[in-house]
Amino acid sequence: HFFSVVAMEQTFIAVKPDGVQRGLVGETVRRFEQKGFKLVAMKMVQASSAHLEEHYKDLKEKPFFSGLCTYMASGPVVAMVWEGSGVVAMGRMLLGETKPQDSLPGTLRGDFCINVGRNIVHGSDSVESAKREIALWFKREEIVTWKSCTHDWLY
Ligand code: 3AN
Repeated sequence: HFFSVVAMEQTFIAVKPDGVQRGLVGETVRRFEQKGFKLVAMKMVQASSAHLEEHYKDLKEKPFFSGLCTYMASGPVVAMVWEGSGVVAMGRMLLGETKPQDSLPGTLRGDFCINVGRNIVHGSDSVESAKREIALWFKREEIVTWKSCTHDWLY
């Protein structure tokens, strides 16, 4: 009964407007699914500036902050919650580094982008920020509890 008592780790992943425009939603979902994580929420959102300023509030003092919020509001994003043990850190590994030039081939950013200001995907950088971001982007009832019927080492 472990699973019903202890909340499983979750992370917030979003395909950014450039990733949506370039048809990389399926590729992003595919990589997280094939790794073995469980999709528990997903929706397309045209985010408001106020919402994005809240999402990126830790970066408010950065010179790129307003450009970042404008870029993120330039089209819809696909917001997701993925679940599984270690999903925050492993999700970041699937994404690659913030700067695409530091991202190895085999990562989403390493394979599909070249510009830090157009880096196609977002992923929470800690369990704490994952909780904050999931609460910001999703209502409780939008997050679905379901059980994979395959193996207990896949989520
Ligand atoms: P990450 O998205 O990898 O967690 P953060 O949180 O440092 O990286 O930055 C958030 C977002 O801000 C990045 N995904 C990127 O879109 C943008 N960003 C970060 N650094 C720069 C930069 N030097 N110039 C332009 N945009 C940046």
